[in-house]
Amino acid sequence: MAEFAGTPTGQGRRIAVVASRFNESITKKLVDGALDALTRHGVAYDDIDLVWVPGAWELPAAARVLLASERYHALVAVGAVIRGETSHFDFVAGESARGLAQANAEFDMPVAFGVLTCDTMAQAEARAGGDHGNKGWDAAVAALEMADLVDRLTVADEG
Ligand code: INI
Repeated sequence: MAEFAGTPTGQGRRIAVVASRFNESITKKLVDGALDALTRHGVAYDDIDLVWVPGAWELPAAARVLLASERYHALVAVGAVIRGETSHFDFVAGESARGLAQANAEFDMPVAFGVLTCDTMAQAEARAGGDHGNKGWDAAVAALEMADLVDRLTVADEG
């Protein structure tokens, strides 16, 4: 049996962070968490590109352009979709997730999902540096772990 797992090492990695401005008080904290995680794991500040889009709906389109550029080892998407009184939430949250998953499947590069989909602002705050941690941080660490895993599996495949 062979067993593989990545470790979230950031040295030499170029990372794209794509963030949505909607619910900016939350998404800024997610971005801060992601940048903190990346640099603490060894990614050079100059090797991070931060790209802002209007809302979570727009995350997949920007992600696709960034992934197609082949300039990055991984991409971290962060956003905050908070349920209102209409079904708008379902469309924005669903299509954002679906579009990012599709981009992840089409391009040979890890895409981490740091998009909050919450019923209330309090739930979002709890996940943006509150009682439930910072999901931007978590997504950034997952992106680094996956970038390392891709390297390991590629070498294993070639060997
Ligand atoms: N975008 C979000 O990122 N979060 C939301 O909660 C949200 N709500 O509730 O409407 C939201 N809507 C905007 C959407 O992402 C697009 O930017 C907009 O529809 C223009 O395309």
